[in-house]
Amino acid sequence: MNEQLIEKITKMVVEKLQTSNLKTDDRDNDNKQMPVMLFQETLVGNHFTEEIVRATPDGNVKFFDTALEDKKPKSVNLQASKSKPVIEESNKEAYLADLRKKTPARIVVGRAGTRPKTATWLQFRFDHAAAVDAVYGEVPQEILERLGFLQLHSKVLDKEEYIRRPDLGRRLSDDSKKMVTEKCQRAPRVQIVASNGLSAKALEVNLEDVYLSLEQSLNNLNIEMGTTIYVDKGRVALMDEIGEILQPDVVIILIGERPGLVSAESLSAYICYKPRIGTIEAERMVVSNIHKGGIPPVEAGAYLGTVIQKILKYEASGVSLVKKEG
Ligand code: B12
Repeated sequence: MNEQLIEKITKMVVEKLQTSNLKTDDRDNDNKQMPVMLFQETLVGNHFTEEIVRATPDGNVKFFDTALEDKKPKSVNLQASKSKPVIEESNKEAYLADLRKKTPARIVVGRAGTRPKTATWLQFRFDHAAAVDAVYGEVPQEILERLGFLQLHSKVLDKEEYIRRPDLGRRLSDDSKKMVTEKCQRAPRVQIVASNGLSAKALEVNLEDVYLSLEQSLNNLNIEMGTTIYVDKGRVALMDEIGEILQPDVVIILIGERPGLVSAESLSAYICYKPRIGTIEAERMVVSNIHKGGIPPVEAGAYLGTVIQKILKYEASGVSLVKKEG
C-alpha cells in the first residue's frame, strides 16, 4: 500500500460515483417517459406466473441490469398482443438464465411439486451454515496482532448472550474501560474501532484492506487518528461510550454485518460526529455491503476517509450533515 495507490483509488472512487450518478439520471428520465401497464408472464420452473412489468404502448419493455458488468438498459421486444405478450418457447430458458444472472437473489429457481429442487435446497443449507459460522466464528488473532490493535471486550460473556442482549454489546467491560482510559490517546480527530459484531468472517476477509486504506487515506488528508482498538462482541452504539471516554471528533466502527443468505462476509462502517452516551441513531451514518461482491474493501477504505473529511468540515453527521450540506 502506498500513497500514489491510495490517491489513484480515491480518484477512481470519485469518478465512479460521478459516472453512476449520470447513469441514474438517464434511468430516471427513461422511467418518466414510460407508462405503466399490467401484463407479462414469467417462467417459474416449467410453470408460468403473472407479474407486473413496465411497458411502452408498442409492447417494448425496458429492463435495467443490476449486475455490475453491464449497466446499459436493454430493450426486449416481447411481441405483445395488447393484454398478453408471448415469449417464444425456444427463448424461455435463455431469457430466464439472463434474469438469474442479474441478481444474486434466488429468483426463478424452479420447484419440484410444492418443494424446492434438491440443488436449490442444498445451496440454501450451505449458505445458512455459512451465516451461522460467521456469527459464531472468531476473528483470527494474527490479523489483530499484525494490525497492532489494542484488544478489548464488551460486557458480553459469550455468543448466546451477545445475541440475546444487544444492550451489553453497547458497553465496555470494566477492565476494558480501564484500558481505554490508560492506553488510548485522548481527544484524537478520529477514533477507529473494529468489532466482530455479527460476522467474524467479515473482519477476517475485509478488515486488513479496509483498515490499511482508511489509514492511508486519513494520512493523505492530514487527519489525525487515535489508538485503534478492537472490541470483541461489540454493537454499533458502543461508539457512544468510547466517544464519552476519549472525546474524539469522529468515531468510525468497522463491524461485521448480520449475515444474509447471499453474503456472510459483509462489513459495515458506521460513523458519527462526536458520539456520546445518549446520541440518537439519526446522527449516525453507515456505509454497508463492504466485501468482494459489494464495495471492494480497498475502495471502501479510501472512500471512508473522504466521508470523515466531510463530517469534520461540517461538524456534523447523519441527518444533521444532510441538513447542513443543504
Ligand atoms: C438489522 C438492520 C436494521 C434493524 C436494526 C435493529 C437492531 N437493533 O439490530 C432495524 C430494522 C431497526 C433497522 C432500521 C433501519 N435501517 Co437497517 N439494517 C439492518 C441490517 C439488515 C443489518 C445491520 C447490522 O448487521 N448491523 C451490525 C450490528 C452489529 O449492529 P447493531 O449494533 O446490532 O445494530 C445497529 C445497526 O444495525 C444500526 N442500523 C441498522 N440500520 C441502520 C441504518 C442506518 C442508516 C444507520 C445509521 C444505522 C443502522 O442500528 C442498530 C442499533 O444501533 C442492515 C443490512 C446490512 N447488510 O448491513 C440494514 C441497513 C443498515 N439498514 C438500512 C436502513 C436504510 C435502515 C433505516 C433507515 C430504514 C428506515 N427507513 O427506517 C432504519 C434506520 C435505523 C437506525 N438505527 O438509524 C440500510 C442502510 C443504507 C445506507 N447505506 O444508508 C441497510 C444497509 C439495509 C439496506 N441495504 O438498505 N435496520
